[in-house]
Amino acid sequence: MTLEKQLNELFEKASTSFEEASNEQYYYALLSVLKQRLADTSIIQGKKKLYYISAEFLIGKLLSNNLINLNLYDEAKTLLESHGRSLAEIEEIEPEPSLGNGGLGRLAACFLDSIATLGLAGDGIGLCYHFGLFKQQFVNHQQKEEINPWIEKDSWLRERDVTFTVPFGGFSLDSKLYDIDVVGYENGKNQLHLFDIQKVDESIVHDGIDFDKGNLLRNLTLFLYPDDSDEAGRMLRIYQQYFMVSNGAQYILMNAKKEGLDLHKLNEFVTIQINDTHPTLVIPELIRLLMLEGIDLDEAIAITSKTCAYTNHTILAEALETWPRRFLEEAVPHLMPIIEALDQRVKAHYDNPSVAIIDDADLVHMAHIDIHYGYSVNGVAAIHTEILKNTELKPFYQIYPEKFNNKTNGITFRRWLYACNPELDQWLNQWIGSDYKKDAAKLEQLLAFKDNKQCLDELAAIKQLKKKQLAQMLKATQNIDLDPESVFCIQIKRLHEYKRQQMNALYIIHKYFEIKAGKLPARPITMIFGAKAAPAYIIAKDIIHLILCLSEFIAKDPDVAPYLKVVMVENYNVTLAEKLIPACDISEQISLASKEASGTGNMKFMLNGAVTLGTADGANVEIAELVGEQNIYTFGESSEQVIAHYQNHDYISKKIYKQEPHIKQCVDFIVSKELCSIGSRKILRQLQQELINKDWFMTLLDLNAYIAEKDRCLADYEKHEEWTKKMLVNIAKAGFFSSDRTIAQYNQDIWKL
Ligand code: GPU
Repeated sequence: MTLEKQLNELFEKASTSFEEASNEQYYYALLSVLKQRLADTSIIQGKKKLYYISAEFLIGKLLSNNLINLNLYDEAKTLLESHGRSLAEIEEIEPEPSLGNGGLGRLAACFLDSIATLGLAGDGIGLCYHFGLFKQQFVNHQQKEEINPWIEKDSWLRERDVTFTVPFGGFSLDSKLYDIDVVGYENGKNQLHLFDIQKVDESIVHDGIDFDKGNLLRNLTLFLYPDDSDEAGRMLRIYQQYFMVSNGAQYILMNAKKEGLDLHKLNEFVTIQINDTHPTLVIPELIRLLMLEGIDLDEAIAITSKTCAYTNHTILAEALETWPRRFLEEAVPHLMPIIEALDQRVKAHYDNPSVAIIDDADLVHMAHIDIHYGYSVNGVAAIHTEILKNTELKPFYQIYPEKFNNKTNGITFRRWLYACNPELDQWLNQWIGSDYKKDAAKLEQLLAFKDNKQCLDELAAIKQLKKKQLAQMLKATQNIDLDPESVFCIQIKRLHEYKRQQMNALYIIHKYFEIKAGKLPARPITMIFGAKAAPAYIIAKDIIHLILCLSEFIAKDPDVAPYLKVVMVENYNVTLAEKLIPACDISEQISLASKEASGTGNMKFMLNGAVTLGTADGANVEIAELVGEQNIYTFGESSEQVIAHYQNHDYISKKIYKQEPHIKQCVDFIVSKELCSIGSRKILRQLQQELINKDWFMTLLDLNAYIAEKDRCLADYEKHEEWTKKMLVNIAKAGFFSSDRTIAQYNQDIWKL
C-alpha cells in the first residue's frame, strides 16, 4: 500500500483530510504508519549477536531518520508538498528524546544506525528515562533548567511483555521493557531495549529539576544521569547503572536459554560492548547470573571475560568512575563477593597498586574491572588511543598490549547529511552519483571537480541557502537576527572548561577592542554558541553568563554591532544541531590538546562543508591528515606539550596574565563596568579570578595562537573561490568518518559477528 493510501485511511477515520488535517494530525498519522512498517520489517539474524550497553542513547527525533531508512523519504516529501506541507514543519511536532548528555550518547545512536545498516545483529540496551537532559532557558543571562519530558501516549516506544526482578540491598525492583525499532538503511531492523521501573512518579519533581533523590522506588528512571554533585545523586547513579546492566544481562541470558545455547560457550554467540565505564557492573552481574546457572566462579569469570569489551571515551580524571566500596556495599551487596574475588585475582598476579580494582582508599575503579575482565579496550581516535597506551593506561598496556586497539569515531551520514542537508545531498548526486550512500569513501570522487567553476558556485550557493534557512528559523523560534552575509563561526557542544568556550569568549573581547580601535573586519562576523552546562558545574555556568553578557553588550554598541554579533542559542540539542551544522562556515574545535578524546561534531561540520579551526586534539588530527594543511586551521600547543605541563606543574596562568598586556586587557574586561552593569559582578569576578589563578584547562596558553590563526582563517574566507575549494575538499575527505566504517572495524577486530 502507498503511504498516501495509508494516511488517507487514517485521516478518514479521524474525519479529516489531507487538506484539513493539522500538522499534529499529520505527525501522528505518519508515526502510526511508520510504526506498522517497522513492525513488518524483519529482525536481523546472525549466529552471534552484539549487545551495546550504554547509559545514553541520544537518538534525537526519529521521523526523518526512519523515513530515510525505510526508503520512504522521497515519497513522503512529494506527498506532503503536494498538499502544501513540509516535512520540517511536521517534524516540529515530534518531541526530541534527549536521552544523552552529548557526544557519547550521540555516538551510541549513530552506531545503532550503522549496525543495522550493515545488516549486523546488534541491539542497544539502556534505560527509559522519563525526562531527558534538562530543557535550558536563559533568564537574567543565566541558565535555568526545566524538565524535558518526551514520552507521549503515541510514541516510537513499543511496550514489551518482558519483566525482570532486580535485587538491591534491602529491596528489589521489577522492570518493564520498552523497545524502539532501529531500522537500517534499506536493511532489516534491530532493537533498542530501554528498561523502566514499574512505578515512576513524575510528581516528585519540584522547582525546575529538583527531586527527592532518596525515593528510589519512584525515581530510578525519572532522569537521565542526575546531578552527581552530592552523595544522593551519586548513589542514584549506581542504582541506575545496576538496574540497567542487571536487566541487560538477564535479557541476554533469557534469549540464550530460549535459543537453547550452551552457556559455557556464551562468548561464541554473544558479545557485549561496554560504552565507557557506566555499564561496568555488567561484568560482576553476568558472573553472578552464570553462577546461578550452575557454572563455577572460575569458569563464569572466563566466559564473561571473553564476552565483554570496553570502550574508553575520556582521559579526564574526574570522568573516570570510582565508587567508594561502602556505596556498592549498600546498593549491590550481593556483587561485593564477586568484585572482591576479581580484585584478589588481580592482586595475586600483579604487585602494582595502580592496576588494582579496589585501591588502598577503598575506592573501586570501574575501568580497571573492564580492562582486566574484558577482551578488548579501545579508544575513540588515533591520538586518544596512543595517550591511553602511553600515559593514562600505560601499566595496563604493559600487561595486555594485545587488548588495546583504536576505533576512530564516526557519524551516520543518513542523519548528518541526507536528512539535515538534502540540498547538499542533491548536489552530490548530480556531481558524483549516489554510490557514496552505500560506500562513503566514494565522496572522494568530488575531488575531480575541484576546479569546476559551476560545481563550486553551486556549493557556495547551497551554503548561503542553509545560512538563510538558519536565520529564518532562529528568528521565528528564538527571535534572533542573523545576517547571512556575515561569516558564521560556530561552537556547539557541552559547556566544559576543557572545550574552552571561554577562549572563544576572550577572542570576542579581543575583536571588540580591535573594532573599537578602528581595525574593522573585512565582513561582519557572527559567533554562534550552543551549550548546556551541567547544573552543578559552576564555572561552566559562569562562562555561559559571560557569553550572554557579551552578546547583549556588543549588540548595544553602535560602533561594534555592525561588525560583530554574538549569539547563544537556547536549549542546544540534536534538533538544533541539525540546523546549525549545515549553515556553518568555520567549525570551532578548540579543546586543550589531549583532552577531547575524539569529538564528533568536528566530523559533522566537515561533511557539511565547514572548515575546521582547531587544536591538534582528538579526531581533528585525523581530519588534518586527510584534508592537508591547506584545508584546515590548526593552532596551539601539542598534546605532548600539554601533558608535560601537567606532569611538571609548570603552567601558571598568572604568569601569562602578567606578562602579556593584551591578554590581561581581555581577561580584565570580564569584570569591566560595562559587563558588570549587564550581568552579575560576583559571577564575572569569580570567572576572571578562576582564569587568573587556576585556569586548569590552560585557556591563556593558546590564546595568542588562537587569535592569530582565527584572523588568518577569516582573511582566507574572503578569497571566495579558494575557500569554496577548501569546503569541497573537506566534504570529499569526510567519507572516512562515516560510522559505517567505524562499525565495520569494530566488527572485524572486536565483535566478529
Ligand atoms: N564523552 Br567519558 C561524552 O560525551 N560523555 C562522557 O561521559 C564521556 C565522553 C565524549 C568525549 O568527550 C568526546 O571526545 C567523544 O567524541 C565522545 O565521547 C564519543 O566518543
